[in-house]
Order: sequence, then structure tokens, then C-alpha cells
Amino acid sequence: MPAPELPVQLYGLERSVYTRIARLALEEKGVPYALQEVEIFGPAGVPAEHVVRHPFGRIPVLRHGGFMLYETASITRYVDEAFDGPPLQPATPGERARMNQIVGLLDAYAYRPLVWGVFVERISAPRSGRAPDEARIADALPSCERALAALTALTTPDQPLLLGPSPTLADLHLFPMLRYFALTPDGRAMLARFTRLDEWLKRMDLRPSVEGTRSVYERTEA
Ligand SMILES: N[C@@H](CCC(=O)N[C@@H](CS)C(=O)NCC(=O)O)C(=O)O
Repeated sequence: MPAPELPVQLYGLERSVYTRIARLALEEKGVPYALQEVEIFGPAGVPAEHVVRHPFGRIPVLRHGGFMLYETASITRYVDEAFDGPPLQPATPGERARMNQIVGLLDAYAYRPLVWGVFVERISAPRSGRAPDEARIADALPSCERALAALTALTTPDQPLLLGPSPTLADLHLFPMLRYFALTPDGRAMLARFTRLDEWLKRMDLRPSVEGTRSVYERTEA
């Protein structure tokens, strides 16, 4: 007899940055879930059944019973508010605003240069038989630098994580992006100059939620 379906399903890909952000929230909250792999990057494009879940064809999408949700920042807030477990959002309006500001900054200004501009060119392109586009990398690096400087300025000083002693949704949103960036020599060289973020990355790397969501790229890290 098939196992009963878990109430929380996440449609995405293990190697996807945004899927991992949602998974980190589920793992930190201790919510059981099933990851349903949806290959959106294949030659056939986004599967038709996924466009029904997400009109823009992106991942992840969360299903909780009959409730469907896309957009990762909405998913992680929902996971934090709908389930028991350690709170992932600060209590005061000011701290909460700072957390949301970091999440917004990452979506708007950091994801594209860190992940597509540097990581995809330097790591995934060669693995799929294509030479890195050096011009694209060179073009992305100043945006990466600006994003890391802005992030550093928004963190709370002398705290182990970005805004305090325990993770918030801002830590979970940044981690997969910066982890991929740090797999590249360009990223490591830049992070050596952003010691607050470099130390934060090493601390986050020890969390069980991170260990439980490693992607193929980290497992075969050079
Ligand atoms: N705004 C979306 C962005 C999600 C996103 O860009 N996910 C990537 C995978 S990490 C994706 O689906 N990329 C496909 C594409 O860019 O066409 C969210 O917050 O969920």
C-alpha cells in the first residue's frame, strides 16, 4: 500500500536556490514535507502541470493540504506563522522591518549577480560543457560587491547571525545564494574582504537544516 501523502508538498529542485530557502524554513521549523522534483530547466521547458501551479513557471511552490502558494518570501512567512517551532521572525517592528528589507534586497539586487552572474557561469556552465562567459562574470562582480556591502551594513553588529543569536527569514534567504557564490574562486576572494559575512556563512554551514539540504554542487565541491 502506498505511504499516506504528507500534508506539506514543496514543488521545486534540490539544486535550486529558492527551493532551498523554502526548505530551510521547513527544516528549521521541524515541519515534515515532501520535495516533489519539477525539472523546469530541461529542453522541454517548464512542464505544463507546473504552469498551473505557478503562472510564471518558477520554483518553488508550496502546497499545504488544499492551500497553494508561490513566491518564496510569502512561503517562508507562511511556514513560520502556520506551524509550531522556533519563531523565524523578530518580535519588534523595527527588527522585522530590517529582516524584510534584507529579503527584499536579496530578491531585487543580489540573487541575479551572485547566482546567475557568477555561480552559474563559473560552476554550472562548465559542468554542462559550456565555457564561462567571462564578460558576464566581470559585469556581475561590482553588483555582488555592492550587495555584500549593503548587507553588511544592515546586519546587527556582534551577533552570530545576521540580526541576532538565532536565525530569521533573512538568514535563510541569504544562505543558499551566498553559499553558491562562495563555491567560486571569485566569490571566495570577495568574501575574504567581507569578514562579517564570511564568518556568518561558516556558522550557518554547521546548522542541521543546511546539512539536510545540501545540493549536488556542494557535495562535489572542489
Ligand atoms: N520570485 C520568485 C523567484 C523564484 C526563482 O527565480 N526561482 C528560480 C530557481 S532558483 C527559477 O524558478 N528560475 C527559473 C527562471 O528563471 O526561469 C520567488 O521568490 O519564488
